Amino acid sequence: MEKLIITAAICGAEVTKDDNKNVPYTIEEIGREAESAYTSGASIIHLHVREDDGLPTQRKERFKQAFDEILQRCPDVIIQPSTGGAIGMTNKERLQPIYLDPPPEMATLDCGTMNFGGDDIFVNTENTIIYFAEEMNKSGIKYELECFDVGMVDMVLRLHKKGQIKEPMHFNFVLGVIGGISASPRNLNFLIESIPENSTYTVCGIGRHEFPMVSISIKKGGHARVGFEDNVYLSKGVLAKSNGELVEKVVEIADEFGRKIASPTEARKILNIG
Ligand code: KMH
Ligand code: ZN
Repeated sequence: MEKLIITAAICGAEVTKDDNKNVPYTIEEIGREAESAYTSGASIIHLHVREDDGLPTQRKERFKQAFDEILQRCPDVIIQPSTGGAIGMTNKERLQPIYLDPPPEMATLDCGTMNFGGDDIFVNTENTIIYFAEEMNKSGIKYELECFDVGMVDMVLRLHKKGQIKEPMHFNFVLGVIGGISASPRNLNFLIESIPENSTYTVCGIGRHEFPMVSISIKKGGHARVGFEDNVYLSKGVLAKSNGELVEKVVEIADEFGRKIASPTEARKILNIG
């Protein structure tokens, strides 16, 4: 089976130090968490940034600082900034990290509008998705297609047919966000069966669903995402001390299923980056 790409979503936009004091806000903390994940086996860092007080931001300068800090500690890691940002941000705000110089190798592309945990709405209209894809295509940025429900996969397939989303496609299936598809083996299998065979996919499960969902993906030949953005616990009632601890647990699961871990160079090859 193909080597396993591990993505660490180290920070997110919603989780706070009240949830786990190790959630990074400052540039130094972001660097520390990226390094712990990379050292444990992550080849991709999915990156949100915060102001020092924890406020989520998409400021380009803040991303630049975070990129510099991470690359100093983990020179060959793939950094995948979020273009989802936080609920309520404008499209212009959200897109800022793709205009870094040099542009990032990857970025997320969120593939539909949804209720997002309670009263929030995460807005990604069809025109927004097309616009974000166009902007990323201009700089050759590899998009990770964020699908929080199966209708978002259908949207991707439609836009791909129209030539607006390019191959080879790489999906991230997010299961367990309230308002999105729930985290069950049946739902994950359905998502996996819904994408073309030449696609790649990674999987993340929210909260207690993190490791059960990731385990299925590892077993089926998919890839894995863990990190504080999705879950702050190492096991029931035990807070993770770092993103690295969560990545280490994925490496152990991969070992059980006989999957070797991809280096960043190998991840680039698998994802057709560069
Ligand atoms: N923070 C969520 C509203 C992404 O990174 O592209 C969106 C999100 C997805 O986290
Ligand atoms: Zn994110």
